[in-house]
Amino acid sequence: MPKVSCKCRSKKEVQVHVIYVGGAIGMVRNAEGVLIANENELSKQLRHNPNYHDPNFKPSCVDCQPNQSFLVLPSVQDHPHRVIYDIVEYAPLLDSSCIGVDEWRRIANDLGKSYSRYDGFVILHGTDTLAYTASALAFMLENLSKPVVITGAQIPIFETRSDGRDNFVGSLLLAGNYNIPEVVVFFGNRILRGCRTSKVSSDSFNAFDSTNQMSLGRTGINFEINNRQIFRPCNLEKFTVHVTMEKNVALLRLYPGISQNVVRALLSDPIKGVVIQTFGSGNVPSNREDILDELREAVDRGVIVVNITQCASGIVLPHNTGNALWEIGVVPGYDMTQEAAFTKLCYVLGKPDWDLVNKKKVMLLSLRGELTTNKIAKINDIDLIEGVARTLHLSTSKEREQMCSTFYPALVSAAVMEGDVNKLTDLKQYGADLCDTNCDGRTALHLACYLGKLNCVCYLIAAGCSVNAHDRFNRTPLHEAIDTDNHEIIRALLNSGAILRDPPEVQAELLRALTERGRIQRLESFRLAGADLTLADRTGRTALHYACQLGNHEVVDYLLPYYTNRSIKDELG
Ligand code: ASN
Repeated sequence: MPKVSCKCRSKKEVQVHVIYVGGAIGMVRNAEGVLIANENELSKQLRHNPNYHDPNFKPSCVDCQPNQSFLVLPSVQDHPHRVIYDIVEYAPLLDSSCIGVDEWRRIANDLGKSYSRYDGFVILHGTDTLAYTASALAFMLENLSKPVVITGAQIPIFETRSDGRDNFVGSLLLAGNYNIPEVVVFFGNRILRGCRTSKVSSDSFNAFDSTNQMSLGRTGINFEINNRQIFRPCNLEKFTVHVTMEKNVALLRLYPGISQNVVRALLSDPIKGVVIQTFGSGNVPSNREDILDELREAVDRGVIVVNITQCASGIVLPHNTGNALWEIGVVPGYDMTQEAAFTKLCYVLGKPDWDLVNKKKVMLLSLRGELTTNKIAKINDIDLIEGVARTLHLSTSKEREQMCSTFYPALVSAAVMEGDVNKLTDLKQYGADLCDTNCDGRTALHLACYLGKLNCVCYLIAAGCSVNAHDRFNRTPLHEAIDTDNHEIIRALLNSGAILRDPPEVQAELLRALTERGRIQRLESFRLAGADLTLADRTGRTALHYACQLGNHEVVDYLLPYYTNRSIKDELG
């Protein structure tokens, strides 16, 4: 598998992993003008196109340079991080209509294997079932803290009128430059939540929509991210890939006069879950006892039936699933898309440790922002801002926005300094983005870690602040906790998916410096954060070599248990 070989990232470089699954974006036309797959060509062709590869840019890490498998996106205005990317091309390439559970599993696993080495991911996919894959991955990639952007094209990227160019370049920039810890679809200049997306046009460049949820952003001359719409999961656990997906799940779309036999056939064994697409806000014909009987019988057998509307937008609430459906145990699907409802059922039914009651309960919850249970509730974010805006006689929304962006970060920092979680909660209610970055790219979580405010650390992680966000100096919250030797915070960060991403040579260098200064506690902090104390530096020498050379017995005693390798001990005598 070609990959960016170097784990380093300089301050200005980010690494993005691209998986080309298939679809029109990389296809070519044959003599008859028919689109055909172009195996193993995408990366090669992009390399020779100055829009996609800048051969003159040398990544800062020397180890990167001899490796020709990566590409460098030319510099793009307003995007400070240069995107270094590599591409894995599936062989054979898959038309998206051929993609199902097994292929979702493969994509999720491939992404999982390289998760720690990259800042973001781009999946190039055929458009036809792209929304299903986006929804499936949203569920399968648990506790995601990095962007996964799925895109494709209506016209291949190498054709003059292609929409693929903007879709691809925009996706690379999103994956490398923005803190969007979600599976998103980027298509036709819009950033949509993956599990809220459906394909709505077979020929428009705006082929996707998210009718029940605002877009997460859009791109024009500038990238406009709708930060308050970003789903920031309370990921208190490590990133994992869940690959067991139940295959016996079906979609049943009601139509006037549907026969009992059709309904029975779809609900019969071995089916374990069915998404029923009903009329309007969740209605089934009240004069069709035969259909209700089939549904009742299936629910009693343990089949999970989820009710969503067949309208392009709208919601099925518990009380308007029609009493009859609610009474027989059909689960309201709220405003989920058919893609989300279907893949969520595959996911939930694939959880071996959950019993049926639990599975049904989880279907009612928003796991990845895929459903809204109450359309009426709105966050009260206006009072504070309104008051200040009125005092300052600010009238336009632009002025208000500017005020918020100066006002809130200062208040959030002050709350963190005081360790005041209640204040953070209030600020969140008022509309402050707790995950915002300052001009140095630092977040409130960096500050809380640096100041040792464990309560704020836990609160901010639960509020969705990325544990792996790196600032302008490439420092993550984990670095702050290491530098203050706060082991509790280090553990909290690690349990929430934080990863020590310094390249081995940098780690080895640090270990040497700490050893020379006899900093045992800091060595222990590094070890807890995931550093390997036995790493050798460029000269092949380890911390133990340096400790012995200096005759520092305390450090030697501390290091020795981690050196199980006899030959090093022997070498040192
Ligand atoms: N048939 C293609 C696919 O979905 C369509 C496309 O990519 N535009 O794989």
